[in-house]
Amino acid sequence: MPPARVLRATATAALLMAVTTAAATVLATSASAGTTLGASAAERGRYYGAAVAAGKLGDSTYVSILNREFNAITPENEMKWDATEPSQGSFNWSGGDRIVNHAQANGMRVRGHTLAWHSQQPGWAQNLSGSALRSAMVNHITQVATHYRGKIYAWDVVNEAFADGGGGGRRDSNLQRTGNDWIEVAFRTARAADPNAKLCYNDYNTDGINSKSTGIYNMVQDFKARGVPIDCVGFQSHLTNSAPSDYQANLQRFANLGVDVQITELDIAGSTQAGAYDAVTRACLAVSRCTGITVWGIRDSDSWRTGQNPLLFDSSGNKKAAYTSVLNALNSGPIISPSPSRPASPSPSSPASPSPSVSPAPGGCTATVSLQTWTGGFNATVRVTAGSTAIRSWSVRLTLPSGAVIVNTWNAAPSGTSGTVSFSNVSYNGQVSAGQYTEFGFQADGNGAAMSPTCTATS
Ligand code: G2I
Repeated sequence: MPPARVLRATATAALLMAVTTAAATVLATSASAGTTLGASAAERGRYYGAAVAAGKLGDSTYVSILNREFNAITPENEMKWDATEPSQGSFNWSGGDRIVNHAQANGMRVRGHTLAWHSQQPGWAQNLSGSALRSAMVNHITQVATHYRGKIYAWDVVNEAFADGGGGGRRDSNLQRTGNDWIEVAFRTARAADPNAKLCYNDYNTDGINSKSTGIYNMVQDFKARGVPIDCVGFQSHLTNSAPSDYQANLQRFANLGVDVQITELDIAGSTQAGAYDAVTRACLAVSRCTGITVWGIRDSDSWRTGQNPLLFDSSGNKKAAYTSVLNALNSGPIISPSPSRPASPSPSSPASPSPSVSPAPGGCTATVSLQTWTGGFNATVRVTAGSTAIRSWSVRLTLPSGAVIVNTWNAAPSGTSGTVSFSNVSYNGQVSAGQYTEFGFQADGNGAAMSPTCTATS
């Protein structure tokens, strides 16, 4: 960000803390304080998500909060092994698809949860061991990640594989007993099935620097050194009263290994809940590779922690003090970029990022396309860069290669699926600061070939 922009964002944030809500609303039109969690996080280059249960998507209070406040969703149970493969080789996508469809219809990203876990396995998998279980795991990951290919921002590839209690080692489980390499096999399998999803390791009681988080740190360091594909680490953050004092330092040490970090299942019980939410939010904002926060449910009545009221909305759907604490903390952070796109760190097989040397005109924008192709299909990532002044909305027009048909689009709304197509911004990525960029993408059937996009914007 240019220095002037830093000063303006900092000054705006400072000013906002002192002005009334009415004044803040006026300032919001000039890309300052967000009035919802998702909008404010997006202004700071991050997402704010919630765990969602498909069975609640008919509850109007629930859905209105979800659609108003959040720009990311994690299925709470619907993508787990017992839900997606209830009998071996027979897959049930109903719950997961409902959630993905809701997310896509509302411009939200999806965190996939979870491909390999010792818990919530279907009975048939619990009864397997050795090479039969290993093969079943690989097939499961391949099938699920392929079904959702192009629709998942980040997958919790492996969940909760480390032991509690001091040693920093692995948890015993049927998966662990298939061999210590089961985690890296899971990550390599997921990468092959969905090359554009960020691949995360996710765990709990790892929210400070302790022997368990250090065990995971050592694994990530080893994976990076050996080229095992890992892009991110999830910190569940099921907390009571406070975050560990070294919460931010712990996030930062992982980020320094070259992975994104995400707060993936946040909920905080206890009387000092609001202050703890503030601390967690500020810690994420202070770590540039902390790409987003997900709370594990919407209302207290939706929480798995029955009776502990650990969430941001009360059981009637009213905002709690913890909500205000999070929104204020988000709004205090510098505006660093619009909502960033899917993979900020390209997979090893991805082409290099488009040249940043473009310098579009004031108020205008430029677009560049990078392609990832395979036999019979391709993914296109389109980077929209604002000129020397901020833009409020954008549209990119391009002509697809002959015969190509779009099957999925993320972070933009397409006008059609073949021929010449215009892509408009979605709710959270229309505003792009001067000189900054946002990215959208689409997946198509057909042969990938160079495309020449044109970009128009309003300022
Ligand atoms: O336990 C809290 C979370 C810890 N990290 C991994 C997450 O996946 C986990 O989520 C919870 C869900 O919030 C619960 O909703 O995972 C539980 C299972 O381990 C989920 O509970 C299960 C119940 O145990 C089942 O009896 C029930 O059928 O929810 C299922 C669907 O409602």
